[in-house]
Amino acid sequence: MESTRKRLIRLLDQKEGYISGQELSEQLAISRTAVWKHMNELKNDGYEIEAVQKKGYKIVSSPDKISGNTLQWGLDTKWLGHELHHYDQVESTQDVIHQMAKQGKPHGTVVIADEQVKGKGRMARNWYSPKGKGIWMSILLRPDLPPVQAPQLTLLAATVLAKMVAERSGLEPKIKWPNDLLINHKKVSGILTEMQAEQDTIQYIVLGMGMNVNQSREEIPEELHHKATSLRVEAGEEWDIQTTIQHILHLLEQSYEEFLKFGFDRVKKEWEHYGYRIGEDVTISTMKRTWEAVLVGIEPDGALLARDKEGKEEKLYSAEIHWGKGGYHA
Ligand code: BT5
Repeated sequence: MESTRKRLIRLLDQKEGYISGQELSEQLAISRTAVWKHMNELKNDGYEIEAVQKKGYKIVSSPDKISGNTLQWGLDTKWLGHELHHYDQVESTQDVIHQMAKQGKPHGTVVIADEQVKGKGRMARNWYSPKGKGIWMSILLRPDLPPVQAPQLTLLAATVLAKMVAERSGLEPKIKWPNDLLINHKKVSGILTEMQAEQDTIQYIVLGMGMNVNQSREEIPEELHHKATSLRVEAGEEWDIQTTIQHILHLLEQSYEEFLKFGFDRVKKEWEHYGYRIGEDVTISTMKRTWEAVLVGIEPDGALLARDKEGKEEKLYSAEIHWGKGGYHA
C-alpha cells in the first residue's frame, strides 16, 4: 500500500494545474489539518510547494539533496527499495548490505551512498565513487533460484541500466561483456554481483551498481580519461540523481518480475540488443591462444559465445577481447 506521503507527492506533482486542500483531503481520506501537516514536512525535506488562492497547491521543485525519505517517496515500486538506507559516506555499499543481509534484512533492501571511500570493482579493483557525483548503490536479493542462475541476474541488471539511459536520453548505451555499460565506447557504469550460496540454493545476492552521473570531464581521474565517462559528459547536461535512481529501481523490479515469470530468454534478447560488438569481428585472447572471431551473443550461464572463422562456436568465461587498430581491449 502506497504511503499517504507518496500519494500526496504524486497528487501535488502533476504537470498541469493545482489541487485544492479539499480535494487532497478527500483523495487521501485524511483531514485538512493532516494534509497541511504532511505538506509542512515535505517543505522541511526541501520540496517547494506553491500555494495559489482559489486554485490550490502544487510542487514547483523537488529537493536536490538526496535522503532516504525523498528517494522513497518518489519511488514507483511494489517491493524494491521499500527498505532503503541512504548514507552520506560509506566505505562500500556492498559491505553495508552484506551485514544487513546477515541480520536478516528482506529481499529488495537497497543501500545508497553519496560517497564511497573504498568502492569496490571486480577482482579487488577500486571503484572511484566521488561525493554526490554518481549512483553508488547495492541491492539485496533473495531469489529462489539455483546458484548457477545468478549470472543471469547480473546480465539483467546491465540491461536495466542500458534501458534507463536510453529512455532518459538520446544516448545509445552499449553493454560490454560481461557487465560494463558504455556510452560512445567509454565506461559509464559497472556492476559487481556477490553471492552467498550453499550447494544448491542461493542465500542471497548483492547486486552492486556504480554509475558516473554528474562528473565533468575534469572530474574524472586522469588515469581513467581514456576509458571512463559520465552521463553528464555524454549528454551535455546534469542529471537528476534522485529520479535516475528511482527510474532504475522501477525498471529493475519490472524486469526481475518478468524474468521470474517468463524466464531468461527476454533478458538474453535485450542484452544482445544492447551488446557491444555483438555480430562484429574481434580478436580474442585467452591464456592459451589468440584468434579472430565474431561475437554471437550470450549463453544462459552468462558465458560469451564466439564463432571462429571455421564456424566453430565456443563459450568463453574469461577472455580479453580486442578490436580496432588501437588495440582497445575488454
Ligand atoms: C566494476 O568493476 O565495474 C564494478 C563496479 C561496481 C561499483 C559499485 S558502486 C556500488 C557498489 N559498492 C561497491 O563498493 N561497488 C559497487 P570492474 O569491471 O572490475 O572495473 C573496475 C575498473 O574500472 C577499475 O580498475 C578502473 O580501471 C575502472 N574504474 C574505476 N572507477 C571507475 C569509475 N567511477 N568509472 C569508470 N571506470 C572506473
